[in-house]
Amino acid sequence: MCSVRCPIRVEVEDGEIKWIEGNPHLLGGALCAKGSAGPALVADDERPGQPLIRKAGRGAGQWRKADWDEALDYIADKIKKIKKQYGPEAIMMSCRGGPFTEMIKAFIYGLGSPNFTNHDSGCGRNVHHASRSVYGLGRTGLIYDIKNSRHLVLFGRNILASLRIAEVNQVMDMLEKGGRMTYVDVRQSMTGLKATRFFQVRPGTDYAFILGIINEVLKKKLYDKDFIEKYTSGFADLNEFIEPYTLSWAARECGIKEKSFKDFIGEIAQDRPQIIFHPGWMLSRYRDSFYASRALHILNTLMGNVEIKGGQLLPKTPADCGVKSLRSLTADIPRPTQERGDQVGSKYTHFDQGPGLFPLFYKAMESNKPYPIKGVICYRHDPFNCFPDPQAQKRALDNTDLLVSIDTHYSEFGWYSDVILPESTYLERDSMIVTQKGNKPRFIKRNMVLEPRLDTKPLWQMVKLLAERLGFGQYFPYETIEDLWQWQLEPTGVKLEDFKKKGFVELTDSAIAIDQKRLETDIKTPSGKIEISSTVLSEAGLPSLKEYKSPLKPPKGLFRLVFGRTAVHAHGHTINNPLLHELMPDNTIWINKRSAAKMGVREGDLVDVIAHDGTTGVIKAHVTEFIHPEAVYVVHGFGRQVPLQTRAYHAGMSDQKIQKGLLLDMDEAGGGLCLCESFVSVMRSSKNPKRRVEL
Ligand SMILES: Nc1nc2c(c(=O)[nH]1)N[C@H]1C(S)=C(S)[C@@H](COP(=O)(O)OP(=O)(O)OC[C@H]3O[C@@H](n4cnc5c(=O)[nH]c(N)nc54)[C@H](O)[C@@H]3O)O[C@H]1N2
Ligand SMILES: Nc1nc2c(c(=O)[nH]1)N[C@H]1C(S)=C(S)[C@@H](COP(=O)(O)OP(=O)(O)OC[C@H]3O[C@@H](n4cnc5c(=O)[nH]c(N)nc54)[C@H](O)[C@@H]3O)O[C@H]1N2
Ligand code: SF4
Ligand SMILES: [Mo]
Repeated sequence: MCSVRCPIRVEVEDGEIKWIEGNPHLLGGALCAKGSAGPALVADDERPGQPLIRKAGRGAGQWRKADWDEALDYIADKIKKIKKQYGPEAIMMSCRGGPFTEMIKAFIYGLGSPNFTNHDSGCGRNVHHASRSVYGLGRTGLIYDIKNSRHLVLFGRNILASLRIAEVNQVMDMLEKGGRMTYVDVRQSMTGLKATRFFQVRPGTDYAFILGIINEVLKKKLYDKDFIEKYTSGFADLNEFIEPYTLSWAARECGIKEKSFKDFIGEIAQDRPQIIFHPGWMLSRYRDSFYASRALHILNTLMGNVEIKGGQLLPKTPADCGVKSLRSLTADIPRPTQERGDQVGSKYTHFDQGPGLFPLFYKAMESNKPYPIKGVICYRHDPFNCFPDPQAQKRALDNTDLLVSIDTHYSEFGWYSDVILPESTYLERDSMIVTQKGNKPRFIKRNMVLEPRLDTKPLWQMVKLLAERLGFGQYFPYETIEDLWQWQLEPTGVKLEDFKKKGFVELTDSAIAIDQKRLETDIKTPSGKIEISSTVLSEAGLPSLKEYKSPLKPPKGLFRLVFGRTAVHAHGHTINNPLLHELMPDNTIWINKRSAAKMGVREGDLVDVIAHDGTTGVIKAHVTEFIHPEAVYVVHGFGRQVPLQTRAYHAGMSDQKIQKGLLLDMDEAGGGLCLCESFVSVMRSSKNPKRRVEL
């Protein structure tokens, strides 16, 4: 039901879902609220049930129902025209990232465009690039052995609400065994409640906090000297850099008690090296979040916790089990060599070229530089919900000739598109086989549990049908999903029947041994060392250790707008789910008790939230002492404006719609958008509280 893609098991009787649970072999049956709401998604008619082609202006909501041939012909025809006039690179395709992107890459590269991209500028890009700059490995290049650790330290990583089932299970096991969890946030959360230590910090000061820890760790020699000598470079630079950032300074900067900070350092001394400083996933998004994440990686290195039980592990691959990799759809497709439209790899050399950075394509659309972008296809990605300021995005998109949304729902972007291709829901489709690395690598696949209830199709069919129309159908060598599965499995020796027993195939019976010697070969930085001082960053003229700058205090009467997730929704796309809507129909804005009292705002009052350009959202106030007075907080995903989603329509407030001017406000070293860098004013709403108000 969400992009975490927990393995599930479903029971179906007479075409009806009777039971849905976490795969018992991996999750012991556990599932989250969203996961359990899958049947309501299938039954829901407030989702596109056949292809739709726009028949009035973009966003007007006037659609012509089309059959699949007509819709695919329409798209292929437009693509051909764009290709002829501007070249194939004028088409870009975006997705939600994750294991199934190979198919998207096969399509866009097969077409001859280098412009594959994804949502990650709005999600984990800073963390990804931070990890690459330290280890040469991406965000998922290290996994956390939380269950066996003694202490998990989290900065705004609300691990028990912004959840993956397997990880939650690990955290609970760790806590049950007497492990510790330290949680740092500007507000209290589900994770903070279960934590053994909680720090409420001033917004935007994580980097100071982490520098303070490093300073004390170095001063007290709480690091693993052998590990540092053997596997890292740049330790001397760190010693010099860290000097001014003392623990007392950090405590003052973050607004926390020095005594608690010292006690926490005492715990580090006891728990190391089985202590994990989580480098973040989304990581609250400030101007220095890349460096905060980088510093967390450095802390882990100081602990010497890489490739040890209870620390961070290098994920093992099929090759480690003596099994050949799955055959790859993209292996035989020549990778287009034109410059990317976002200029990642040419102008921006320190970013991962794989998916580049979506928001930079908006720049290309507006300036036609380095060349025009005229077609945008979004698969399982809603840029209007993902990146700030949809109005600014629409201005750029108005220079394009084709917008296609491939989605299970009406996304906000879909509503503005030219064509909506409805994908079958995850319960109504099969997916290709993918590899899951880990201490027991496995092949996994998704099986359709129900025939599609509406006239929808799975991705594997859509891309093939489109590619055939565009003359590169040979890159999709299958007719049925079984053909594809067999084709993929061919080199591996694994059989399709092997999936029957558990739903996945483990490539080894026992976990692959942990072995620190791997660090001699598996660290992929230019120097082959764990780089405290990064070669790639210095080549790009960027510091590896950046001087700390205190975040701006909001001017009087203004607040910093911060956001996060809730356990019962996944971004914007579950807000209209009948069951989940019942659990949480709208969001509220958290305001500190004292600030609220000054403004005369009480719990439940409607307030106006106003951006610097006057854009206003209306939302109910949640008045609490458990948020820092400089910040206000909302759950992301609400305030949707698709009229056909009657439950979600204008329910609650959207954060991204009032994050004005942030669309290209990118961290120059990390590539993530600085989503927490906006101030809003909040006041009792002047509007009639009974009325639903247009944002
Ligand atoms: N202001 C603000 N911006 C944010 C965030 C925030 O909290 N605040 N969060 C950020 C984060 S962490 C992320 S990951 C992004 C999320 O933003 P996106 O990456 O765009 O992800 P989602 O909103 O989860 O879903 C995208 C689309 O996928 C569709 N979808 C769901 N399931 C399927 C499926 O099975 N098939 C297909 N084809 N489509 C499907 C949904 O209907 C939705 O329209 O937003 C980021 N941007
Ligand atoms: N239920 C559910 N689970 C999900 C998702 C979902 O939509 N629903 N989405 C998934 C995705 S795509 C992602 S990226 C992850 C994200 O998961 P997380 O990385 O855990 O991110 P958020 O849930 O956005 O939580 C951000 C937290 O940062 C806090 N914060 C704000 N400013 C600061 C600050 O200055 N310092 C600190 N320390 N904290 C601050 C906010 O108050 C908030 O609690 O969750 C994943 N899991
Ligand atoms: S976190 Fe919940 S909704 Fe997401 S995949 Fe796992 S069980 Fe499904
Ligand atoms: Mo995310």
